[in-house]
Amino acid sequence: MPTKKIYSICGMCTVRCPMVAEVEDGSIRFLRGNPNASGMHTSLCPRGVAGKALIEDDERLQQPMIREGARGEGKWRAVSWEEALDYTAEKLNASIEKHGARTVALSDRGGPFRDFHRGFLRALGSPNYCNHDSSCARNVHHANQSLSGLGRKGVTYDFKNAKHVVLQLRNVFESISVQEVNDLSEALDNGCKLTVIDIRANISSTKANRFFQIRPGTDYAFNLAVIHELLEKELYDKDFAERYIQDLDALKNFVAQYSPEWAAAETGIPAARITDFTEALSRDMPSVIWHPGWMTARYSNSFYVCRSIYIINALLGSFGAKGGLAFISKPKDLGKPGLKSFQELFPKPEEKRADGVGWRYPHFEQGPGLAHLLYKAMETEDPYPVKSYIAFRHDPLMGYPDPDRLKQIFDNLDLLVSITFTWCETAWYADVVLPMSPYLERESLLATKNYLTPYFFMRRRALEPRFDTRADWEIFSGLAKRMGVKELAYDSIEDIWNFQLDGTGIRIEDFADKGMVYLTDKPIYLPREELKFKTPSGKIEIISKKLDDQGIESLKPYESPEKPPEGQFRLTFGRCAQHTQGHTVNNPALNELMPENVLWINDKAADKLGIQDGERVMVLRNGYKEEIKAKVTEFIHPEAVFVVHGFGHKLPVESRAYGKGLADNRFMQGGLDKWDPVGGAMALQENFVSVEKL
Ligand SMILES: Nc1nc2c(c(=O)[nH]1)N[C@H]1C(S)=C(S)[C@@H](COP(=O)(O)OP(=O)(O)OC[C@H]3O[C@@H](n4cnc5c(=O)[nH]c(N)nc54)[C@H](O)[C@@H]3O)O[C@H]1N2
Ligand SMILES: Nc1nc2c(c(=O)[nH]1)N[C@H]1C(S)=C(S)[C@@H](COP(=O)(O)OP(=O)(O)OC[C@H]3O[C@@H](n4cnc5c(=O)[nH]c(N)nc54)[C@H](O)[C@@H]3O)O[C@H]1N2
Ligand code: SF4
Ligand SMILES: [Mo]
Repeated sequence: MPTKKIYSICGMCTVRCPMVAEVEDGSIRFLRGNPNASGMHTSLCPRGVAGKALIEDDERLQQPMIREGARGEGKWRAVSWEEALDYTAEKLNASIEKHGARTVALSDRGGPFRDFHRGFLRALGSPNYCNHDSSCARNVHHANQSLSGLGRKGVTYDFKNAKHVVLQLRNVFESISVQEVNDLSEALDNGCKLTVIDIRANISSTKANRFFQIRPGTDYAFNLAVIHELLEKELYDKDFAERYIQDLDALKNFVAQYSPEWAAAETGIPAARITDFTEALSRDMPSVIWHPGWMTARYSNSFYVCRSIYIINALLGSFGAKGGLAFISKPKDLGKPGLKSFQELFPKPEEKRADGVGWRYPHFEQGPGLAHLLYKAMETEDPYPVKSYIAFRHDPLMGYPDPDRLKQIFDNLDLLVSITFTWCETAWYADVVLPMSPYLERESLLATKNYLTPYFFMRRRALEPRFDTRADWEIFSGLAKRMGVKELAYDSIEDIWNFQLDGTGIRIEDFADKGMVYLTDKPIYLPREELKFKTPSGKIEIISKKLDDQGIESLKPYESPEKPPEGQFRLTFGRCAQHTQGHTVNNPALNELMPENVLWINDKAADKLGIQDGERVMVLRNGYKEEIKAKVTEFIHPEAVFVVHGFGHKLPVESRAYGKGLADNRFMQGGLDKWDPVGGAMALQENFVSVEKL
């Protein structure tokens, strides 16, 4: 049989790289980056290629399941889709009848394929849609909004053309977006400088010209000193500042007290190195990218760290610059219609959100809400009860702190539904599990990439599902049919695509040879004089009126983070190149590459505890303990220990992942109450643990 090439979109993480699957005799022969994606460096990372192992894994979910025993007990009844969808729809209807539509909540993993299920929730009449972002990038998103009016994704990182890139709390070479890795690698080959500011020497730091091993939680001090130097020594981009920055004097007054000498005592980085680094940045402006961070749900002041980074980018004139934080374009910026929306078929529910976003907390953006505050409402019934919860592509029992408390909260629900392609902690605790087909076995809605070169893209099925699993559109359409939502009752993906394409002049066939349709053939950089910021003044606002109105400081004085008590460490975490969050740990291929996580601990600290490299140790907090192997190294700050997130699975259905490594979130007891009240995200690194030799 000839090889078939199917242009599609990788789904092993949320980056969604364009890819091509080569299929022969109904099985995957080869997976690789889409070579037809113009102007892009496409390739797949190890996780992308492990999509084949996911398909072949017999331990993944194979059919819908309804709970038989108590929640979390693991007694299941395998059922048909008819029965599973009937059951879910009946329970939802009963709950809506009893408590009202607003008591239904749905959370997901964000991203461009949300329109259909968000439409479904709207059709039911509930405002309670949340995504995972309060455990990820909400702080950085709100930080940019408060300064430039643009969200986190209103700018892109033009690594390819950058002259100096700064990674602070961002590990591009392990926490991967393939395009970014390839673009930054190309820039480094062309002489771009790299500075890494991290609490440990990660892989990105091994490629850096400058590496600052900073004291955990003191990044704000470091950044204030850089701003001090830029302003005091007039190293900033004066033309840009004059044209676009409002309230520069207030900033100048504010940072006067934060000299590099002062910051040195906080951060452990010598003052002369901070000054030398700031001068180097100034020489390369405006083609400088100081990455504002991605996984920034770490400290109770993370919002201000992110905001200080955007301020530095502004002072370097990097907003809108080639090789800087270039503005993205949307279809409408090019005068072209976007994809038609299912959500807009339904009126926006008038009810207040249960998480308080938009009314109790007017400074947060309403769209994805704040899931931890949704859980709070489930617990307290304030402002009203939440009784049914669909966790779609979302595993809060792994991705939010304190899973034991979260389980108690979920016990208040009439119905907990998990829609997922692998078993996960939340699925194991659910009442009904609806197994979604992995990305190689499903189609998705058409989606838009807002970018320097915006495009529409299509995920096609490369294979028919091996097991009794369905695509998300099939699942939500199945529920819609049973619940009388005619507008979302679809039987074919082509009908869905045709609805979305209506009015664009683009046809399904146009995606055949690339999997994508570009809306422009050249990257669009706005002229320097024509930048438009989405603030009331149209400028970058150092003092934000929106924050002011809530009595929140735009420029927050520095407070030194708590030091761990003697014998304890700040628990820190991050990603590795071989896994995606918690959901690939049982993947046969990726588990082989990295079966467990290890505890990074500073050599001198380990020495004091008598711990040797490679030895097994006990980590403890509030009476909870787990074992893990120690990695003893000088390349982590002595106040911190570090683990890769996502391990420590304890589900009997995952033989490869079971009992391997440690789950960081179980050491965050009380953590659901720790969050950044200005940025909105969780403060997951405000926890201390003890470590003992076994
Ligand atoms: N391979 C892979 N790639 C991924 C993902 C994945 O799971 N696997 N997930 C994707 C997702 S959802 C996200 S959000 C991004 C996350 O991307 P990043 O935000 O880059 O990811 P992390 O690895 O969590 O953290 C980055 C660095 O912060 C450091 N760090 C921790 N505390 C501090 C501190 O106090 N100060 C400083 N300066 N540094 C500190 C860590 O040591 C780590 O090296 O990655 C995305 N890409
Ligand atoms: N303690 C601690 N907590 C963290 C982090 C940390 O480093 N430490 N990281 C945070 C970050 S950055 C993030 S982004 C969140 C991530 O948290 P989540 O969004 O919950 O993470 P994922 O593991 O990506 O996805 C959750 C579940 O959805 C399923 N899933 C994933 N992709 C798909 C898909 O395409 N289709 C279907 N049907 N199911 C899918 C998987 O089976 C998985 O079980 O966690 C956050 N929480
Ligand atoms: S970064 Fe890797 S896993 Fe994520 S979409 Fe791209 S290839 Fe797939
Ligand atoms: Mo994330």
